[in-house]
Amino acid sequence: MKTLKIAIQKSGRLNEKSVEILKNCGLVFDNYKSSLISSVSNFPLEILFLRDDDIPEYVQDGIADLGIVGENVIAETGAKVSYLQKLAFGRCNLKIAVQNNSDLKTVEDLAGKTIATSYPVILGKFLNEKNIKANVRTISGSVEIGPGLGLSDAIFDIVSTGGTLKSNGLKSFLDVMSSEAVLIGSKAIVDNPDVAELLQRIRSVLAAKATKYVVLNIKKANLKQVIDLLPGVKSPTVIPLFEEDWVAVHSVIAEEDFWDKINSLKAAGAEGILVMPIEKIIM
Ligand code: PRT
Ligand code: ZN
Repeated sequence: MKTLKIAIQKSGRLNEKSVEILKNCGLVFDNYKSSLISSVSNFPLEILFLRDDDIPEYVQDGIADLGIVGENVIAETGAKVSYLQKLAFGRCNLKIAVQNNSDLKTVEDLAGKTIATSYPVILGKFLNEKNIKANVRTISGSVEIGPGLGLSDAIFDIVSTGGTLKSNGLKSFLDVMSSEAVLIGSKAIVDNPDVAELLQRIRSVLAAKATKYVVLNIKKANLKQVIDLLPGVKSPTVIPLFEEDWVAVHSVIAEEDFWDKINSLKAAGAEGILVMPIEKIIM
């Protein structure tokens, strides 16, 4: 079978996490910063290192079979690709922002105003949907300085922590889109068994990342209360302890409600709680 190609960002915000997720899938390859292509030694896959803006079209045109890129870039290029898996990193929001002292209040107030952005397609679509005629000024970078220079009344850009807006005297005005890194595939390869295998591995890595392995001791009298708090993969494992009225419980809990769960377990009488990372959960 032919060797698949996956395109990832060469350098920038998505590079490190893209490399990490592939390595966590057990793929062995060199991450040479200077080369455009790297071969995986233990899977029929080659990795192409590209500018993120080029990835959706490379995948659409079948030059790469797979790609890892932000949803914002896919939306902006309008490339026709299949979404295979959200990857839970590179999360951000695309927002319209205005100066702190701006008197713009509603979306309709944008009519006739100038908005600077590097994402004219996404912004144009949004304004169209809202039936608002505004002037979209496309600039390739540093859009946040637009209003201060008198270049625009508002900006449309990626916001993550909000620090860039704040340090340029801007405030969030409207949320237009949220984005994260996703695995995409060309329409032609979706049924490929190697893609299915890779997808399975990626999902196992993501599932493991979202959970922790927990071991605790509990008096048998309080066991039911603790079991009710713990789902486990199927159900929690209960193991007898040498001390007869105690048992050990092994389970997995979700990262997102981790501290709430731990506090509830303590309140239910759990002792000696150990928490460990999980490397993979085979789906
Ligand atoms: O060189 P190449 O073209 O490959 O990279 P690039 O410079 O175009 O993109 P890069 O590496 O900056 O971002 C890659 C992707 O990361 C984006 O397409 C988004 O999907 C995602 N992402 C996540 C972000 C951010 N967070 C982010 N904060 N992309 C950009 N920013 C910038 C934003 O443009 C603004 O200037 O960070 C600033 C705002 O950040 P805060 O934290 O101050 O709000
Ligand atoms: Zn880019």
